[in-house]
Order: sequence, then C-alpha cells, then structure tokens
Amino acid sequence: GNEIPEIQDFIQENVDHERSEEMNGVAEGKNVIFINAESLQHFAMDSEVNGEEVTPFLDDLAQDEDTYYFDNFYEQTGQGNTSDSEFLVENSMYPLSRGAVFFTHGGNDYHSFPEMIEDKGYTSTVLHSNNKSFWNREQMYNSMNIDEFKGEESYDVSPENSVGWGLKDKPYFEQSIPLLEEQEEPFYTKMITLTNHFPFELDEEDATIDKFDSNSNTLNNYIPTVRYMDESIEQFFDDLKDSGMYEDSVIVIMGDHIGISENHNNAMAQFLDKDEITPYDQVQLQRVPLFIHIPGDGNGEQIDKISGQIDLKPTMLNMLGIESDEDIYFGNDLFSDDRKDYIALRNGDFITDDYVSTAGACYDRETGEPMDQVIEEETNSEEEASEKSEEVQNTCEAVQDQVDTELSYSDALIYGDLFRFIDFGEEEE
Ligand code: GP9
Repeated sequence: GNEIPEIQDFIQENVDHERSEEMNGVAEGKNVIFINAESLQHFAMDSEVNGEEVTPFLDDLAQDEDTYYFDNFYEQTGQGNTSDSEFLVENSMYPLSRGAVFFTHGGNDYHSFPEMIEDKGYTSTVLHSNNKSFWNREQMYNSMNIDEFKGEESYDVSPENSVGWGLKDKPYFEQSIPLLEEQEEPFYTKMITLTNHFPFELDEEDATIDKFDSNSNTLNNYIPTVRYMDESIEQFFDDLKDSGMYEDSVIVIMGDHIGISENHNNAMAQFLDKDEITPYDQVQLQRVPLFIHIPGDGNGEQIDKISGQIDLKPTMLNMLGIESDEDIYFGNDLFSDDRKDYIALRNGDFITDDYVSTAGACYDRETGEPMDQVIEEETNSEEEASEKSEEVQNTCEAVQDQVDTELSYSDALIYGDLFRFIDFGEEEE
C-alpha cells in the first residue's frame, strides 16, 4: 500500500474539482434507475433509414425539458465490454487494458457507489435476465456492495419471449416493474438490456424499421434491434408512470459500449455518408448517448462538453447530496464547469476540447483534420508552422503524460487491491 499517498496526492491535485452547487442534492432521497443500454451508440441517435427515425423515443427524450442529454460522452471500456462499463460507473476507475477486471479482480475491495449510498439509506439491486456467473457478476457485485442481483431466475423466460441472448427487452422491462415495486425505497437499481447485442437477432414480428442495406449484416441488423430497444424503453417509461414510481425516480440511460466494431467500417462509412472511417472517426464512434432524466426538473438541456463513463459516480453522488471528498476516483461531476480537460480512453487515446489524440497523431476535434495538415493550411511561413507545430505537440504530450499516469494509478489500485488498506470512515456492514 505504499503507493496510496502518491495516488491520493495526484487525485487531489489533478482530479478533484468543484462539484456543481446547482445540482447538489437534486435527487436526494429519490430512486435511481440506471439503464445500461446494450451496444447503444451515439451514431444511431437522430439518424434515419429509408426516411424513418431509428430511435424516435430516445431522440424526443433527448429534447425533453426534464432531460440532460450529453452529446459528447465517451465509453471507456476495454475487453470486458458491458462489465467494464459497469466497473467505470460504480467506481469511477478505469477497467484494465487486458482481460475483464470483473474476472481478474472480482474478489478485491472497492469503494463503490453502492457502498457510498448505503449510509443514506439506499438499497442497491441489479436486474438482468442472464445467469449470475456471466462476467463473474455474482462475485464482483458482492465486492462492490450491491445488495441483490436478480438474474434470469427472477424472470419468466420461455422460447416464445426470447431471442438471441435471452429474454427480449420488452418482456424484460415489463416483468421488471413488479421487481422494482417490491424494493424498499429509496433504491438504486441497475437494469441491463440484452436484445441489442451482437449479432443483433430479432423476430420478424418485433421489427418495426427496415434493416440498413450494406455489405455488413451486423450493421444492417443493428438498426431494427436498436429500434426495438428504443420502443422497449418507451414502454418502460409508460409503465413506470402507471406504477407511480416515475415521479420519485431519476432515470439514467447510458450506452454501455460500441456494438459495431471497426470490421464494419466500409458499411459504417456508407451509413454516415463518408468516404472512409479515419482513426479520428473511430474515436468519435466511441461516443455513446447519456441521458439524465429528472421528472419535474424542467431545466433539461443538451450538454456538449466532453465527458465519459468515468464521470458518473461523482455526478450521481453530488445529485444525491453525498459528500465524497475523501473518495478515490478519476472522473468529475458532469454538471460542473470545473473539470479535468480531457477524457482518457482505455487504450491511452484521449479527447480534449481542441484535440482528439489517436494512433500517434493529434486531430482537430471539430473538423477531424490531422493537426499537421491544419497547421500547413493555416500558417504563412515555415517558421510560423514550426512554432505552431511545437505548441500542439507540447500540449498533446502533456495531456498524454497525465492520461498515462492516471491509467497507471487506476491499474495500481486494482493490481495491488489497495482499497483494503484505506479506511474511508464509513460503517462496515
Ligand atoms: C451479458 C450482457 C452482455 O450478460 O451484459 O455483455 P457483453 O457481451 O456486451 O459484454
């Protein structure tokens, strides 16, 4: 545990920022329903196939006066996919660069969101119709202090209501309502959808939009399954309203990770109407939608600042009015203007307000042009070009150093199981 003071100093100097006073406590005492939307990517939002909106409900929800919609929000997962996204959200730490931390370090101590909200009277549950050993969830949820995991045995699953990976999202959400109702309030419940999962299988009767037409069956099939997920979330909102739980809850919806890999770049370029998918585009495709919906709030807006999954824990803690000064974490409150000026991806790429850094080059974040090219176009002499080039290189190198340090500290906490040495002063169960 010798590294702990150094890590704490780094966090205090570099990560710790003011939280939003305006949003402090806005969700105090309310239920938090967190929907992990399987493979939901940003590119699907506001898109059309054959003149039909792909995600009509979510597109409207993004504009709703009770919704804060984050438009430049990145998934930061590695090989652990959904489990990595869960790890990021619950701990505000990075998953590992190889393997899934849920498997490799499922028995560690953590200082998770569920643990921190327990003192405020919150119970925490995960509702997911899959077996409990998948991603070693049962052990990891225990380590992250999640009180209960209701897996596939809590659902009525039959061949008729299943497709692909298991229970379809519509019956899943429908059957989840009584499970939510029986929970003691206030609760934090994570719901993990399943139908919009590779290879994106869907029964004909559930398809309400055409497939895309390209040489990638994966991308083609993705469109009707994303639409099905959109409809299932709409149905869930209606059911929540009918049940009376809606007003007492804050609903967070987050795309967990990409669904369409770079193997489908030709088809993706066709979908996005681009000549090709550049390394810059590849990073931008790691954007996933994030909605924070607070019924009755009325101040919702689209927030364009760069942000990522690492930011959810400090954001939700602040919304619940929970003090987290002593916490060890690597993200910032999404509602604060005082934030780190970069988002790190697990492979060491990063995004700042000005640049996207990937594959050893910095790109202009707004236009996607490589900075070398921008400098060549915008300068009038070799001297000016070389000065500007040095400036950009220094900026990108400095951020890269921060990113590498941050990732290595997060790794050190996991590899050394360092939380077991830290007393956060909370009551043990
Ligand atoms: C499985 C589901 C999918 O339970 O969460 O996980 P993924 O394969 O997307 O990581």
